[in-house]
Amino acid sequence: MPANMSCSSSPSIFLGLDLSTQSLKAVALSVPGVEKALEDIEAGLSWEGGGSSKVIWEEEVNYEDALGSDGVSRNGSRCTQGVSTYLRAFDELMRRARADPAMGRMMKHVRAIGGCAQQHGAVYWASEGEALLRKLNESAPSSGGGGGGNNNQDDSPTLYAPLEGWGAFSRSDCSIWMDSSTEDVCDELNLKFGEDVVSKRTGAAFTPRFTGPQLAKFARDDPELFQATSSVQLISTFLTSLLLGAMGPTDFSDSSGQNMVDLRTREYDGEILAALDPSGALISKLSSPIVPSCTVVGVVGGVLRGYGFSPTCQVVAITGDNPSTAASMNLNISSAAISLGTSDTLMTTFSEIDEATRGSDSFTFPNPTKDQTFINMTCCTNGGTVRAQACSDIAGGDWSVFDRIISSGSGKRGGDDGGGSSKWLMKCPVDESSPRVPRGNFRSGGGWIPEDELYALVQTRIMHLDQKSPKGISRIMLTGGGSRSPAIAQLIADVFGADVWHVRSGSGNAAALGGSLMALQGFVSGKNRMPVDYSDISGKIAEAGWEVWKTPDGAMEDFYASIKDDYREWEMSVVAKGVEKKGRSKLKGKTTRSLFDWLLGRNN
Ligand code: XUL
Repeated sequence: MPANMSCSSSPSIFLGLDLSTQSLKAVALSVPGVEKALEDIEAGLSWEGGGSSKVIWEEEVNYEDALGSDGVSRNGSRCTQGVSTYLRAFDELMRRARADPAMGRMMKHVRAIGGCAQQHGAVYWASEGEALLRKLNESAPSSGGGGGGNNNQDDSPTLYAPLEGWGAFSRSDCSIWMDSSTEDVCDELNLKFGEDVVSKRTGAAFTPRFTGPQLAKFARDDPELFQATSSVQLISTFLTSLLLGAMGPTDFSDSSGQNMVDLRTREYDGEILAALDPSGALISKLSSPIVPSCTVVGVVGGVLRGYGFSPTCQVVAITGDNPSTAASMNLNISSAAISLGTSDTLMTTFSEIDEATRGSDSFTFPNPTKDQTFINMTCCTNGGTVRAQACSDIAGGDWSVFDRIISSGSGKRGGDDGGGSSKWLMKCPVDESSPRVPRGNFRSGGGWIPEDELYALVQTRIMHLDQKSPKGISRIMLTGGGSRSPAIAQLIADVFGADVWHVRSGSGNAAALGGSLMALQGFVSGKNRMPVDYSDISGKIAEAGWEVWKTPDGAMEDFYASIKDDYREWEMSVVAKGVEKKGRSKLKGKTTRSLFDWLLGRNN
């Protein structure tokens, strides 16, 4: 521990939660010397204690394992998840926290709870919901044990599950991000407003998984039930409410996942609400206010006090999982995050909203840790599964052979077809979200051998991510299954001309960890007399878990710089072909103008 750090007598714990589609996760972070850190900052000194924080407890309530089902129902393009899944997982997590020898003792030392949830989904409350939530919290005992007047078998102090039984919700199923049943609603709304206009206003063109189009479809398909719904909450706001024991406000960063909030005014956009629900009822159902991320919105409710949390334990507005992941990396203007998972994602930061909205194949949300900056997220659907298939077809399923093929290609072989042109390949078993092309295989030139395929596949994806990034990125935070490949990491360093960092220590649960760091930020901001920048304390803890892994090779960097124009042209030709193909099927639906917007949006 650095000499200027003192140990405070009682530990300071910050809890982060992540309410995702598969599980509810938790990370408890112990941060020694919070008071001393604040003194240092007030004295104008830089706090050097970032590396001294420790994850003391991590837990995951996997819905399938713990509850027997993930509660997801699919019917064609419609996809929902039962609200009882979230409630039961919440109960289970609290029970596990209290039963854990380390965490059980630390519950009373948790200073603040923050976290995140899957984006875009909505929970539908009935008019009795709010009163029931309050009643449940008021009837809970104020300290651990007791039963709290509920019928919980293991005599845990409280149980959230009764909420559903008591009729707190108008719908037992929540719309979630995996739903794409609102495609027609989105086409219609994009045609009305123009994709680019909506994107500049709300951060994204009308997108099937976003909350606004989901609400428009709900209002049209079942007007009676829609009217009977008194409150609609993002899943993040719902989690805030469970923690508070009362209806909570909405986090600004996650609010952008709705297609309903004007990112400049930070208010719901009246014109868009009127288009979503011409009856005018929608506004009264939406959560307000919309508060800046990392805002302390109150203290824990009776239920949590019953589990042993202190009555002074603060609740910080819950955000979305992608903003929270960005917080776990202290993402800033000169850094980018790349996750190579089932899908590949890129997050980059901008100081202007107009610059951040980079076409209708990506989504922009407010940076949760740096006010007035924005993060653009590009998500490429055909990621890990396509790489795994190529590994099995071409490298015999051996990832070390896959890696060797990529590094021995050393750019020139895979990037040059012998006639001076580069080789590009996009394999899309399903429609690709970025660049927006329909399913199919797209390749340049001829003279391919199998190894070229593998190399070109990886190189093409990285070139696309580079095209979506602003200039001047010096650091890339790399995560996800594909990030284990040293050859891919080197290729990223060479194409971007930036250092590639990977996780050294800490928690693998980036989204939940981000929640604990945002909880810490909310806590210190409220405590200090002067503003505390996220980078002063939380950001330093975040960065201590990362290290530089690969640096660019100068010659390769030059080589990639020389073929970027060629790539850009090829990508535009592929997108144009895709528009033509989509046009042929969509013309039947008379949405020519939206196709035009679609192309324009892409090229912005
Ligand atoms: C982001 C998105 C997903 C969900 C999943 O736009 O839809 O990443 O947040 O958790």
